Amino acid sequence: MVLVMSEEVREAMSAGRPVVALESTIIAHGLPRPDNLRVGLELEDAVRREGAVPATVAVLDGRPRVGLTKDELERVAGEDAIRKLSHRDLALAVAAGASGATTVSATARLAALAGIRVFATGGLGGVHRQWTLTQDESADLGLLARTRITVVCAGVKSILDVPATLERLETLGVSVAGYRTDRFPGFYLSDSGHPVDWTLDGPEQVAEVMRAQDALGAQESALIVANPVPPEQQLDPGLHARVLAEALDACEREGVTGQAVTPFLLGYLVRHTDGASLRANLSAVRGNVRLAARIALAWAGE
Ligand code: PSU
Ligand code: MN
Repeated sequence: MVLVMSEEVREAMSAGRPVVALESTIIAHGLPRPDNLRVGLELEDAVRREGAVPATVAVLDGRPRVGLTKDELERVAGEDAIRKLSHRDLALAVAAGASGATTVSATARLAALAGIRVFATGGLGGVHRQWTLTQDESADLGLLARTRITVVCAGVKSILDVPATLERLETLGVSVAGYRTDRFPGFYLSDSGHPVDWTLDGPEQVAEVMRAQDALGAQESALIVANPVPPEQQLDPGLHARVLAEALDACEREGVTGQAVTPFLLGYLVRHTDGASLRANLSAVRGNVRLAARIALAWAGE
């Protein structure tokens, strides 16, 4: 197989121990340097502290890797030439011997190939505002409609058209549940302003849904566990609305398109909120990683 698993991940998988996949685009393109390396290491440690094994996913020199050494994570965090790979880029990167960080879609694909069922990230990609003009919709959605994986996230990024993304997830047949909430979380914000139809209250309950997905068969779709950032750690909603409007304007003015849109908007928010958006983003990711580890434990029967 073309896939390279770290020793730690390989051992855990063969022993049936809990493993949590982590994406690397957030490290390479979603967070500012040099803090991004420290965050990547910290997220891996958070998974270990909960009793599971972290499997950060990336492609290095054309080899898809599930579980990175510290040196490999350093490359992802620090190399200028590191690309952003969605699932459609995987074959191209492998054939070209290229290196890249994996988005939710590429990470979910490689994790599923490796047999990993639980995955944590910050916020999913989705339908962008102005979709009717740009047709910009993250490849995350389509991939999650045909991949059996549980994704713990703080909803979808609030830079997106959240209600349109929720509609698309419904159309695509992707299961969505709030974790201990009946509101769909808003990434930097605890509440996106939209409800969810289902609420799950503990890791064991999530594992039950995963077993039911398998028992029902049919479409190999994902389960989205939407875990809100604690209200006391969210970005101030007024500041969020104001700076996001500016960011969207700047994006259009500067003609940013394609893969660059999301990193541009996230970076703009970090710079124009004095790092407050970064703190909210990090606390969301930290909470998601810990919850994913607990779900992986429940799934592994530990
Ligand atoms: N969550 C974060 N920060 C990020 C991302 C998620 O907190 O940077 C990344 C994920 O890798 C996701 C990607 O798949 O943003 C979406 O990019 P696009 O909108 O170009 O599909
Ligand atoms: Mn896009």
